[in-house]
Amino acid sequence: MLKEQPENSTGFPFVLPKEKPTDRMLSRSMERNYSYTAPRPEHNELYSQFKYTELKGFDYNNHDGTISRRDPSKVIFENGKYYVWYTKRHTPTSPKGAKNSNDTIPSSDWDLSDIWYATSADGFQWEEQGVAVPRPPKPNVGWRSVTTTDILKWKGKFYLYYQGFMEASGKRGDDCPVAVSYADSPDGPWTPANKIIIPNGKEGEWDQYSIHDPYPLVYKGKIYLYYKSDFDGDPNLVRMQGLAIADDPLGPFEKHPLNPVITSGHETTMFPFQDGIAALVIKDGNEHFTIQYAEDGVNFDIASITSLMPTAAGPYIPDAFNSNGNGRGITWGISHFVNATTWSHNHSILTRFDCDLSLDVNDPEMKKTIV
Ligand code: AAL
Repeated sequence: MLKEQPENSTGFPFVLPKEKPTDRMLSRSMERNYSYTAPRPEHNELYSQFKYTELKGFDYNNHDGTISRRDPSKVIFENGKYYVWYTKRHTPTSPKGAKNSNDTIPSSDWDLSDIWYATSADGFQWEEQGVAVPRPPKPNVGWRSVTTTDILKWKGKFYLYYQGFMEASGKRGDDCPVAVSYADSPDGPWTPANKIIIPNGKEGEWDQYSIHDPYPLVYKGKIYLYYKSDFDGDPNLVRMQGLAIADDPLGPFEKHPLNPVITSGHETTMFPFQDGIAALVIKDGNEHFTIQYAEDGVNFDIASITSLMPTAAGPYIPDAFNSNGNGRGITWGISHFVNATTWSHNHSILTRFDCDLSLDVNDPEMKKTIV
């Protein structure tokens, strides 16, 4: 409801008052403008535009739909180089939908996939190194497809969390739980824990059908693993983000009682920012295409609204595993573009994105990554 305008209202001043005026009525939009941290979006530390650059070093079979790379992990820097893990599908045909899928024909872009990895000296030119986590034999978790991975470093060891499909995606919906493999080095070898590490919710709970996009950070000395799930079933999925916390990478993970903690977004992308956690909230939901911030990692507010955000972003986060209340933000990462215009050529490619969501562009660790 708009408040009644006073008779002596003289209109809008030419200079935006720093403090909310109290001597006259304000429109609802002007009222709201004082709840933002800055009067212009570009003055807000959690606002950025995004620039995209083609990556070198990945072969896509002339983009005929038989090779797909998507859903990259965070980028980490180890042994003097950058590492990224991702879903790779290399199948005889492009995806044909659930009804036409079989042991070799994929139902969806992420069906019949394995987790691969690549390394790079500069973040632009990449060398694909091979499979990190293959599909395990039936009936282990992920025997149909292992996808959408993310990396954790904890006490000198490495952990890859990923979606483990036990049926072709699309048979009922996109249902799967989360599995994990661990290694002493980012080059592997990776040992599968061969168990469900984040189980689906019970019947009727918001995350009963799937646990997607596992995304671990170390925050307040604990493992904060964010994930996506969906209320309701296919085709009316309502996507939101939840949080599960653990003291040990192999669990148990305890789901946060306030879940879902973000009511929008698709693939999950978070990073430590100052003493809280920031999130890129992309694509789905009433708050899509926003950047959000929670000073406790749980209670998120919209910090800014932006556009052309990176899909399935895996940023390079210098302090992903040791932010200690001084999260520095991000300046680049890897995301994906999906070519879904025709079934016959349906596949995805990895791309680089650059942005300015860094607290201090003079931070040497950040500066070396700004293009
Ligand atoms: C993605 C992710 C999950 C979904 C599918 C593959 O971008 O949200 O991984 O299952 O799409």
